[in-house]
Formats: sequence, C-alpha cells, structure tokens
Amino acid sequence: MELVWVCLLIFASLSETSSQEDLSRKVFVFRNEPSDAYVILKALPKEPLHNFTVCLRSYTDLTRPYGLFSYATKSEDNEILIFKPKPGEYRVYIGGEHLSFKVPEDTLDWEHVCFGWESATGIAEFWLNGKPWPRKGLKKGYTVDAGAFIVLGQEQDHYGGGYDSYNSFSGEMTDVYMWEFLLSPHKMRSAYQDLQLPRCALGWKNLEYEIKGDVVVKGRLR
Ligand SMILES: *[C@@H]1O[C@H](CO)[C@@H](O)[C@H](O)[C@H]1NC(C)=O
Ligand SMILES: [Ca+2]
Repeated sequence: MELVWVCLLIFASLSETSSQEDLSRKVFVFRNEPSDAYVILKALPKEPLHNFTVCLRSYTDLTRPYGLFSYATKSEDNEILIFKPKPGEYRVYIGGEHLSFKVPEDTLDWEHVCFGWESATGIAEFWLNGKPWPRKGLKKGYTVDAGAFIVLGQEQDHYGGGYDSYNSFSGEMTDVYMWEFLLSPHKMRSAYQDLQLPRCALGWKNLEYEIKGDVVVKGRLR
C-alpha cells in the first residue's frame, strides 16, 4: 500500500483570502508573444525542502528560451527553475546550479515534464511524457529555502520580479503540481497520464493562483 502524503501540512497559503479552484480539463493560455504576463502560485512551502517534485504540461511553438516554473527566494532567484533554452533541451535549476537534459526537437505536441530531487543523494530525476531520462545529480546535501515566490510563464531574476519578456512563455499550460517529496516512478507515470495523484496543496485540482497580465483560463481542446 502506498503512503498517503498530506502536504497540506507543509504548504501554507500565501493569503487568507485567495480561493482554491479546480482547474481539471482547463488550461492557462498565455496569449502574447513575447509576453509580460505570468501566474503567481499561492501555496508555498512552510518549511525548507529536502526533497521535491514539480510536474507540469505545456504546449507551444516557441523556439526561443522560455521559463515555465520559477521558484525564487530572497537570496537565490533560481532556487528551483524549469527552463527551456531551446528546442531539444530542458534546463533545471536548484539553488542556482543547473543540469541540462537533451530531448527530441521536432515535437509540436504537449510536453509533460516532472523534475524531482532528493537532497540526501543529490539525485535529480527528469521525466518527459512519462519516461525517465538518465538520472543526474546536483546540490547534494542542499536545502531548498521555504520563503518562495512562485510564478508560471516567466523567469525571475530577483524575488518576485526581474522578468525578461524574451524568456517568457507563450502557449498553453496545465496540470501544474508540486510535492515536498520525490514521487515514486509509478506516480511519475500517473502524473503524465493525469491519473490519481498524491494530494497536495499545490495542485491543479485545488490551485490557488493570481493571474498578472494577459493569461486566459480556457477549456482543453482535447
Ligand atoms: C527526503 O528523502 C529521503 C530519501 O528518500 C528521506 O530519507 C528523507 O526522510 C526525506 N526528507 C524529508 C524531510 O521528507
Ligand atoms: Ca533567474
């Protein structure tokens, strides 16, 4: 039997007033190219993280660099970052250091990524469309700071700002999740298939968010 993790205990809401929304079957459409828009996520870790997994799904025809998920702290803007510098490469950051993962170039289709890490070994897992890439390592023994500002669709160069519209995301994004542990391989595949996932405060089915600029919530096209 699988452990039922309740990260509601770990994640706290940024504001008492923001509401949670079930975004099942919906997407964020970042309409402009380039764009100054972004989405702030309001469920934040209350405690430093020794392990985590971030998953999301995106769809774009951009060939320039773009930021997907940016978790900045006061001392490190690239505390956790999922960035696509060009077709054929994903770059993931922890505590300012990064790893690159080579991926197929010519796939104009939805791409589902999961980025997981555990401090004890420094092992980083990168999953694309339900398939694990060869594991790499960075920042063994590091602790991810809790005081975060999390945005989708831009890359922060300082806490809560420093956006460059030429690193902005344009296109569609959905199924955004973050857990304070490394998902099992089984759950990594479940995330890709949009099946039952461990409950979490930062999740697509109970998302607390705030849209800044031109981002529209729409139904999925398929
Ligand atoms: C992080 O993961 C390691 C290895 O799986 C585990 O031993 C440890 O207890 C985890 N730490 C936390 C704070 O959950
Ligand atoms: Ca940055």
